[in-house]
Amino acid sequence: MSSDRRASDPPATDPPDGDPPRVVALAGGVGAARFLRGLVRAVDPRALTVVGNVADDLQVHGLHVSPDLDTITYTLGGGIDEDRGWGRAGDTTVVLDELAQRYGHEPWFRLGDRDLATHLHRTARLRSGATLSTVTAELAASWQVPGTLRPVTDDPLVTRIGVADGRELHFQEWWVGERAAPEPVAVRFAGAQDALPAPGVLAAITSADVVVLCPSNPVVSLGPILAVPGVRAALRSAPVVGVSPIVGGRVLRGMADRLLPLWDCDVDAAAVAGLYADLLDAWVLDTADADRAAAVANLGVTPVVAEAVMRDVPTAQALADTVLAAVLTR
Ligand code: FO1
Repeated sequence: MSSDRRASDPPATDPPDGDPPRVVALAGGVGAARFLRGLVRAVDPRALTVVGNVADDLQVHGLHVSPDLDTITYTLGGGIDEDRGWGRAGDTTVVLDELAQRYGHEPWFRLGDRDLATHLHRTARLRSGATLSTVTAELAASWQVPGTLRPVTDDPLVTRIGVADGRELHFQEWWVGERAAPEPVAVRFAGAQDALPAPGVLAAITSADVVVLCPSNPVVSLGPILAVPGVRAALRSAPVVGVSPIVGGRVLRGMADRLLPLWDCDVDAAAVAGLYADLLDAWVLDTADADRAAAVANLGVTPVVAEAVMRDVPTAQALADTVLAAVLTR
């Protein structure tokens, strides 16, 4: 440490070797974004790569919408609608209302006016030949998102939900369009077998000091990411820690409880760990599920019991610190 540092200077944050831990986070939507708001304060963002889900993406009004990437971008960029966890804070719907009243549309997927700017920009850039990776990086830079945000793939990858009446719906048609009323009987990630990991994704994972599975929906958020060929194999060579999205035996938000049965997986913090047992070194459980720690250990995975309910940024950062400590040797 140079002798001219004043006593009042903040302590140096880089570890002695000056090389911050390389962190990769696999992330879905709202729950992941709230965790990431803590993680970006617990690591050096220059060494953080977030790999986002794209299988929720849809075309609406001719525009390419990437809900999970936008939730991460808006949350880390400070523009998220905090209550909903998606869309822009304080947004308006002048355009949607005009589409409905004057042109007879029935906009079931609510795109606010400011949110539309994102989709207009993304769609124009994609039409001019830019990849989703390139456009995602541009949008993240515009929002000064810390870390590097990458889609898991630039290729088509879409979650399709089979329902009891025989139809197969785009995930958003099921979740938003039909308010998840139809009983799901099957889920598939269309395009997965032909999808290539986006540039930089496998390299980030294989060179990571820690990979975090964010507290996201195991089926429709982490499922598509892990379904891209090469991702699971890359994860096997990395230290991996996951955060249970199930607390007290139930989901905190979203619909994982409706979809986990499709994979014969109980809505249970240890059962979800079992979906990743071949990848995990450690699994963080909320204190409410401390009784499930032994079942996690039986998977050959180190259980870590902590406060996993993120009420605000400080609790998210505390959780992130615990998650990193679970596999990073200090
Ligand atoms: N969710 C809803 O329940 N209703 C909506 O109208 C809606 C619109 C919407 C627009 C942009 C966006 O980025 C997300 C939006 N979502 C909406 C949430 C979306 O379905 C979820 O964020 C993810 O796809 C699931 O995590």
